[in-house]
Amino acid sequence: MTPYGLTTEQLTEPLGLGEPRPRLSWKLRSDRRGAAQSAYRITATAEDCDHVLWDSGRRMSDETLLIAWDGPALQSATRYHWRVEVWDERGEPAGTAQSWFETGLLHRDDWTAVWIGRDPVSLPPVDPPTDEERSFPDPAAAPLHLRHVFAVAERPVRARLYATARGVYEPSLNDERVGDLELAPGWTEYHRRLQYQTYDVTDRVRAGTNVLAATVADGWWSGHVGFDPSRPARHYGLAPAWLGQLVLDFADGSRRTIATGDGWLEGAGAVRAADLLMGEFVDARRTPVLRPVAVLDREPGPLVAEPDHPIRITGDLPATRVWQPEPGRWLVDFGQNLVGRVALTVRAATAGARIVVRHAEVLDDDGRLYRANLRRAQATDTYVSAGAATEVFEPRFTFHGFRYAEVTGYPGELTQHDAVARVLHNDTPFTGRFACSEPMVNQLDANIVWGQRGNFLAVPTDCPQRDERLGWLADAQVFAPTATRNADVSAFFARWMRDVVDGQDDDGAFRDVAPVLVLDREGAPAWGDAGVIIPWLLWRTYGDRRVLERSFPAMAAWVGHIHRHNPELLWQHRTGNSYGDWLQVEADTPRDVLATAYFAHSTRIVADAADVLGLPSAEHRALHAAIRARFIETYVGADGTVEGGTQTAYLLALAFDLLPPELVEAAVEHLAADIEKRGNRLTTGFVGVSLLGPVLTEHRRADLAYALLHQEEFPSWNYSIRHGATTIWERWDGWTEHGGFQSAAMNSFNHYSLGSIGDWLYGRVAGIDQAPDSVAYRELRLRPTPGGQLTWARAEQETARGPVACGWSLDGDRLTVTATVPPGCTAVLEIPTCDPGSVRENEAPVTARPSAGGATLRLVSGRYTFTATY
Ligand code: RAM
Repeated sequence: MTPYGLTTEQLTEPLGLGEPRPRLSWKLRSDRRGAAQSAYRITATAEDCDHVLWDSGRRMSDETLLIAWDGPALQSATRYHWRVEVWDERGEPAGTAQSWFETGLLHRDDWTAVWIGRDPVSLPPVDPPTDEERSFPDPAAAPLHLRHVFAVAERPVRARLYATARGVYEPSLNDERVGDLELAPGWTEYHRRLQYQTYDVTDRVRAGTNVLAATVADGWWSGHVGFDPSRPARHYGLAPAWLGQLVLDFADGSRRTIATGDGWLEGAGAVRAADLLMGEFVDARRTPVLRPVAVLDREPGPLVAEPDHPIRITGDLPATRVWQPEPGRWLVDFGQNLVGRVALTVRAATAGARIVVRHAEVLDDDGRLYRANLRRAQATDTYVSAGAATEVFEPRFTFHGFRYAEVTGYPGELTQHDAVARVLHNDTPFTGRFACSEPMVNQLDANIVWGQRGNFLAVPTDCPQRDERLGWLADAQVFAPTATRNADVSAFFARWMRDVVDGQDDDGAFRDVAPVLVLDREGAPAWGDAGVIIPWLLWRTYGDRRVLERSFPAMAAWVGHIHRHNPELLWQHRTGNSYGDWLQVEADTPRDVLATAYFAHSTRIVADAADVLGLPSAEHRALHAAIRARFIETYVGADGTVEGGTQTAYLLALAFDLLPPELVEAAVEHLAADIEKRGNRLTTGFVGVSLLGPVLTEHRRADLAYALLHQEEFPSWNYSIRHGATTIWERWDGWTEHGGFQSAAMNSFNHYSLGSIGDWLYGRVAGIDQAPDSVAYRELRLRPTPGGQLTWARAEQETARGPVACGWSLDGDRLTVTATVPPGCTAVLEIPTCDPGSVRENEAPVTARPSAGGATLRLVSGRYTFTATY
């Protein structure tokens, strides 16, 4: 057994960490069955210091996750190396592994940089916009180009750039871009927290003259965000600004800091206009005309180190098809609805040639870009050529949701090799894999994953293309379980949770969106509840106790807020915009049923969280029991009917345990009857949809869950796939044969909410889950569920404790089940066999306990293949 995959604060070798007591984790690898850790020892040193700073000593513990630094207080801007040594279950030494983290600037005094930008009351711009540039929507000032020349006698032995922006920025050193971060510093409640980034530029600083520069565009700070036309832009501030500090350490031990401030120059460069929603305008002929900057603010403000995976380009997609519907108008298909931008290679253009790229997710019936659903977002990039032999145009301060691009003004013939789609999102490691025998289900999984890629950009957004792109809470909470299957989103959600908590009002109400920009009132049922559900999910999935601890007061305050305004225990007041089961079809789930179900659910989570944190929970337990009783007495009939009679009403009551045990079966029958009478069709919206697969399967109606999965008629996932979907649509009826496009006022083709079924594909179809009290998959519950048209399915999921896998295949009535259990974990595997006596491993009989689902086996860590009669 050996340790591997070391992380600090859930990140691999993070540069510029802000946590004063970062938490260290590792995984274990072994070929031996039953391998487990019995003890560990952590030792840590600081760079340039020989003695051991922290030695945990040998701790008799099987814990591998999030062990808090217990050494001396960390210094700023210092690299710490740490090593973990482990002992296995026999007490034998089982290897060591090492890693490092580097602190950022931990104290206010570390910052000497001040905010610089363009003097807001300056004389006429030195470099006024042309008429053409003026046509850019709501022209804010051209993005800032900032520059500073400095000289050093010799090369430093270490150089770090710490930087952030009010806006979005890209730094450069000696006219070459620094780092690979995009749209930094991302989006947070800026007035509460602004993230700075750390770059290692040791190899980039040279002896002699150097130029440190940055380009800063409006971004979320002062550009268009969201849909509120009365506040078209400049939500946080009027204009962009930059703050940067280059720290140089020399061989003789001296240190020099080059910081933004007086003496820097600014001017508009080639990027003439840039906006996240509108697009970018680049005139490659332009070089900056410089003048002194204005110091805008001497106080750095609420700076925090970036705590999660930054936004990056994570892949390129080639054009799959290029055609010219009419002379001069090219259309490019990238074969995938995605989020990012197009990099266009232009050859032999005359200087001043103007090339325009417009984006769309779908084509209309006439084969043109369908852009009405983008609403105010213009998603248009313009490039004015410098006239060089070859130029590559790639906008840097905007992003679009698109599959198709239209290019006009392109000189010569546009070929498939000239256009590349660059995929952009928070670089959370995508390590989950699901596959099965049905291509359409695999396509559904791909659509779910692509929806996550595109919408985990700065915050978990509802959609990436129209003038919205907000961190909607319900969307996030219904999809979060699926997201954790596909990728490691631990740090991403933990960071966003701070915005959710910051957004809470004085009465304890979470809002509908975070950061709060619009919708300045209490969150709706199932929306505000994300503030309770997500921290709990992060605890259960990743063992992140700190996020639970930090969120707990806000979680309890939310439940307190609902309770205070609804002393009768039915959540009928203060329901905000009460969206109900948003975008349900042919169903109308009563809002108070949905709301009260969530009131109960959140209250129970708060009680469970209190238990985990060692806080009193009795009051919340009692409150939960009382809400549950009220729910039953008010909404549940003696025959097991639930008020409203919709699929979602039953799903909520069943999933949240809001039925007397003796009525559960009847409620399942009512639910099943509703699905069946519609010819195996669903009616659920955002809220109910995530429960369909899990609830039906739990209550032995996996057959119906599969019927919904395979349904190809409207409304269904496959209906969208049959009509070309490569991401999850916002609405079941985004486009239908009978109605064409839904209203363009709200019709995104890349909205992950209805993709929350992904959790069930992993959890029940392939079978990876954890026991109800297990944390971070320590006690696995593996329940592969053959069914529907599938002949095999399998999933592999990288958990915090290592890869977990489960899968099955059927050959006639011969069932094969595979499972992987990481060291230190155990599993209960349910093999769906009609004959528990038929279970074999390597042809040898295995003793399995007969159980309701077939045969049950207890497994220690290892890799397994069993066969049985189905
Ligand atoms: C839409 C958003 C989001 C949803 C809300 C209620 O505008 O796209 O998905 O949560 O409305």
